Amino acid sequence: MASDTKKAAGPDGSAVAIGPGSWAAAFPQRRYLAPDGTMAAAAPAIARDGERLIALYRAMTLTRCFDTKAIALQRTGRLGTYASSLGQEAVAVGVASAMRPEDVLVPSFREHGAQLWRGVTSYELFLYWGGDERGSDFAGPRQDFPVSIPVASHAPHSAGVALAFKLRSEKRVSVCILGDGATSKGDFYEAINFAGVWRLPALFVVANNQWAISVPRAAQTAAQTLAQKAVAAGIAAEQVDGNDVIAVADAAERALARARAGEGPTLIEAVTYRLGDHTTADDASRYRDDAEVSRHWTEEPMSRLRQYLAAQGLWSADQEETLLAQCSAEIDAAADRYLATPPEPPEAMFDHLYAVLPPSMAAQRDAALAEALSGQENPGRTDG
Ligand SMILES: Cc1ncc(C[n+]2csc(CCOP(=O)(O)OP(=O)(O)O)c2C)c(N)n1
Ligand SMILES: [Mg+2]
Repeated sequence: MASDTKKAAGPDGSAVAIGPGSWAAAFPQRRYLAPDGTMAAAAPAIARDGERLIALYRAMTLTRCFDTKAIALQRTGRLGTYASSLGQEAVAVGVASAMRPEDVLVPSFREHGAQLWRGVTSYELFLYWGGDERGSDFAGPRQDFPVSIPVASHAPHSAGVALAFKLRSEKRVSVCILGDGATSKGDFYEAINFAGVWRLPALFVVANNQWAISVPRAAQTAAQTLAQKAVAAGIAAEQVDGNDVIAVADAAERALARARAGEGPTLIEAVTYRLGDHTTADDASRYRDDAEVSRHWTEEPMSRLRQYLAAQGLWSADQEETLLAQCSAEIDAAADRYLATPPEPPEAMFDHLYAVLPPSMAAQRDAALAEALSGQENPGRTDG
């Protein structure tokens, strides 16, 4: 209603009308690469950088290959509960591709593509999802955080990392990726509020995959967009098509440049869709229609990029076949190495948790050791 409508600054600084029904207009979704593989004329420079596009496509392919293998290992009792990133590869890979090595990634549990891009190995990821603490002690990006299974609790950690960068005058950015459901939690609001008031070099990326386990986006929040949640924190925000890796990478690049220039934090809502189950412990067919899932398959991120690359003469069926073979070989080798790695002793879970073990935990550690020593068989790699 007109009487509810006021003027406010839009994402690009221009005045936009806001009111209960007009937030979508304030945060229009940026998309350059359409599901049919056509590119908008106004696309950013990334769209004309063939080498970079191929690198993005390769990374998404490797991520999907990892996903397929992880699910197969879990289904055969050789991996723990696993969270698939099927259909969301462009969010993780696009964001990571815009980061510098010295930035810090603070991921949730569905960002395998970002971790792989930054140098965590698929072997380490298998270890992690196999319940082995060494999987979080990765050799590559030592400054990056491990996976956060608790929803949104990593957002304040990420703001804290950004505060450290600011206090030390380091030109680095802390990048937190979290889900749509996570934006309903208090720690998310606390983090963006804190980042806003301190003008921190932080980027929060919401991978809006439409579901928080069985809770659909509409039952999660009355907010028309998730990007608008940044308004109350006084931080910049925009919404992008999260299945368009070019839109994701471009938005992340601009946000990171602003953060590095001391212009404060940004929230990016990347609109995507979870094509798989929530985790291997879930059966999504219990709460959503096959028709909905099929519809979203037509919008998934990899086919559109492949079509675009092919139309540009940058990708052929032979290259596709070679890439798939390379990815499978790499992932199979990592899985074999993981399966051949003897599990850690049971007390390892205590040893990785604290720098100094609290006395109450010390007693539990002793009990676990005693149980192991009493001859109970180590079950090896089974689903927990
Ligand atoms: C603090 C906390 N509460 C509940 C859970 C159980 N849980 C795991 S994932 C999830 C839904 C998360 O949804 P969303 O943030 O949209 O991320 P997605 O799983 O869709 O990637 C919930 C409730 C948890 N891990 N942590
Ligand atoms: Mg979600």
